[in-house]
Amino acid sequence: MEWRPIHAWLAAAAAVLAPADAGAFALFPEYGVGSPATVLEEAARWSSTTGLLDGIQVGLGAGVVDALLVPGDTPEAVEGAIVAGILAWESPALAFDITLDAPGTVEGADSGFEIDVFAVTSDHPVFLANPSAYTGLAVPSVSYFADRPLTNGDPSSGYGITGADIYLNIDSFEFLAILGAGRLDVLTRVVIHEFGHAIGLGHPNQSTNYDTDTDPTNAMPIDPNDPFAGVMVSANFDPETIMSNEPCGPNPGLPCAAVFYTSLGPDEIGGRDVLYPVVPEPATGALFGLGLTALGGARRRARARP
Ligand SMILES: [Ca+2]
Ligand SMILES: [Ca+2]
Ligand SMILES: [Ca+2]
Ligand SMILES: [Zn+2]
Repeated sequence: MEWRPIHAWLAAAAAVLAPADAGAFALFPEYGVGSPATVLEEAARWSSTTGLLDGIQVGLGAGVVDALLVPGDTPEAVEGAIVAGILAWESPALAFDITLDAPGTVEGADSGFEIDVFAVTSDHPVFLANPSAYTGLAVPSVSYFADRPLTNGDPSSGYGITGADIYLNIDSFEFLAILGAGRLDVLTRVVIHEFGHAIGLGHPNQSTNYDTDTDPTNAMPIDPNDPFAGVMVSANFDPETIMSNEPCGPNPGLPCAAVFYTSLGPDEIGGRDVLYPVVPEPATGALFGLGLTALGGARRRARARP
């Protein structure tokens, strides 16, 4: 059996505005200079300024599920694998509002839904321009905002993500049919990885890696009222983290368990909660969270009318 190198399967990313592809966690795009707290505060993320209050509207283009089907799959299973990868990121501060069979997806990070999902073949321009992105690619659009509040309500200036396109490579998922049922776990993992980029996270194996200590496998205690406190640069990242694009370490030859991870690890949770702190107090924070959750629950399964 011939395997492609794992690092070639799993996603790389490129940004329209990022000069380079960006554990513990890393940031994407990598902007900002200065102390970790300064860089983390300015780091690109969604905010109330860029449409986060009503959740992030995601359009799963009509035809995406059918394009990714291989013999033995059901459309429901493929759709479920993609949706699971998106919803894996949800928290009281971060909700997605998914439209299935969406007719309004448009290529261009600031056109269509806030995040559009496409399934295209290897000869699509985005994959031709990024040959290392074998399974998927995220293309966010980022601008600087003088008024871009954090999800804990603190006023803040910094980069805001205003839209993103996510491309899944039809050819790679046909190739991955050799994995049988595990292929859908890989699909979920790739969707988690690409949506991680679309909310501002990078590859900890390639970019500056942040942690609250030097152990990349433990939970990161984040104070939502002071989410950058105690976060430092660490040389140690978890090679199996979903946001790594080399999930099996330096010499992958065969699929490792990490390829099939379908839920967030400590790195991903820590990165999400630094960028999108969840205030536990019952005042405005909880109301904000409940509003997002209620909206997500009500609308996330909406299926577009043709
Ligand atoms: Ca929105
Ligand atoms: Ca778009
Ligand atoms: Ca740690
Ligand atoms: Zn990537």
